[in-house]
Parts: sequence; structure tokens; C-alpha cells
Amino acid sequence: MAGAIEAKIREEIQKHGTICFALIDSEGITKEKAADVVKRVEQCKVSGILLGGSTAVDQLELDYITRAVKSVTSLPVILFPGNITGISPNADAIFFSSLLNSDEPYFIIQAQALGALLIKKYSLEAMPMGYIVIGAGGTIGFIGRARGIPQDKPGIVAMYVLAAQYMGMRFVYLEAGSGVISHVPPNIIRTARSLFDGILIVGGGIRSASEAKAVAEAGADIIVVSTLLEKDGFDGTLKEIVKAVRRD
Ligand code: 1GP
Repeated sequence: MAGAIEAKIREEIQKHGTICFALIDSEGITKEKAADVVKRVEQCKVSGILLGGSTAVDQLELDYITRAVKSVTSLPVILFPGNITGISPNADAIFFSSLLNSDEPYFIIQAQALGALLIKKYSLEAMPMGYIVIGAGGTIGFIGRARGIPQDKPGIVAMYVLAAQYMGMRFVYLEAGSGVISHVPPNIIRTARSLFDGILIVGGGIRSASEAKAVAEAGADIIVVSTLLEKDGFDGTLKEIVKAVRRD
């Protein structure tokens, strides 16, 4: 059943069309830096903060960063785990995701089973998400042993997206990989959009307003930006990105 954070996300999408989430890698960032980035992205009108990282293994560090971020923002703070170490009791919710095109059962169901009781114990709102890697997928493609769907094969994406739908996942994330040269191609996003009834998230390689606009126009409900936030003075570009995707 959908909880309060999911309801808030749905409301934002209804109000603005496509919205933007900022993803902060919890690994190797100071709490001062994380707090500073979050304050600035909030000024740029992003709608949510994701915390995680495909190689983030330090759960204590994640919790430390989560508390620092929570203390400076009223935006939803959502965990985006790459492994069982991606769980903190102090976030608002967690994307409970299965890497659908992994070749390794651990990333499809075993990590999820190992983490499930902890999520219950922490009373975290779990939002079911099908995570699909498109192309090589950068670090997550490698770590998650994903068999990346070729960028020119929307027919294969169609199968996975429909499978996610039929398994009851309310979110699908099309991931090109953090810091990759090119984002998920519009025809792949259009195909996913035409078949998936839930919230469609697209991330990886989005660094400019024109790229963000192409992704939004193809049908993404949420775009995720991360690497851009590591640059000094990202604010101007991020404002343009949010402006390019939102209706208002
Ligand atoms: C990675 O999709 C996200 O999981 C964000 O990608 O770092 O390329 O913005 P970037």
C-alpha cells in the first residue's frame, strides 16, 4: 500500500508534470558538504533527495549523512540502496528495488530478503521499484552484474517494464549509469512510458536542460541528477534543468 512519501511524490508529479530528484552519493562526502548541496538543490526546486550509491558499503556513514541531510531540508529523503548496507533508520522512505536484468539472484531478490526485516524494524516506507539497466550501466552495471539492455532494443525494455507492472511494482527506474556519456535514449523511454502505468524514473548522464527536456518529453515522471552536483557552481544548470522539465 502506498504511504505518505509516495502520495507526496504523486502529488508533485500531478502538479508539475515531470519533477527532478537529486541523488547524493553517501560515500566519501562530509556531512557539511552534503548539507550544503541539499540546501542548494532545494533552492533549485528539486522535489526530493535520494541517498545511496552502488558501491556504498559503510552503513554508519550513510546514517551520518542521512541525519545531516534531514536536519537541513523539508524535502523527502529517500534511500536508493545498491546493497543491504544502503539502509538507514533516519530516512523518510526507501526505494525497495530489484535489479530486474541482473544475472545474479542476489541483486534481484536475495539482498531484498536480507534487508526486509530491517526495513520493517525501522518502519521505513518501502516503495516497490523495478530497476532496469540500459546499456553498459557504468558502475551499477558492473557491480550489479546487469545484462544491460542494448540502447537500440526498445522491444526488450518493453518486456521488462511489463514484467515490473505485472509484478506490482509502482516505480520503474531506467538507469543508464552514473556519469555515463549519454542518457537513456528517448525511444526507450517512450516505449516504457507507453506500457508502464506507474511512476517512471530516468537517470544517468543527464547534465543539461536540453537533455533533461528530451527525457521529460519522452515520458519520464522523475529525472535523477547526481554527477552534476559534484561540480562547483552547479546551481545555474540545475535551475535550468528543473525549469525545462516542470510545467510551471
Ligand atoms: C545514477 O541515475 C543516477 O544512479 C544519476 O546519474 O550521476 O549521471 O547524474 P548521473
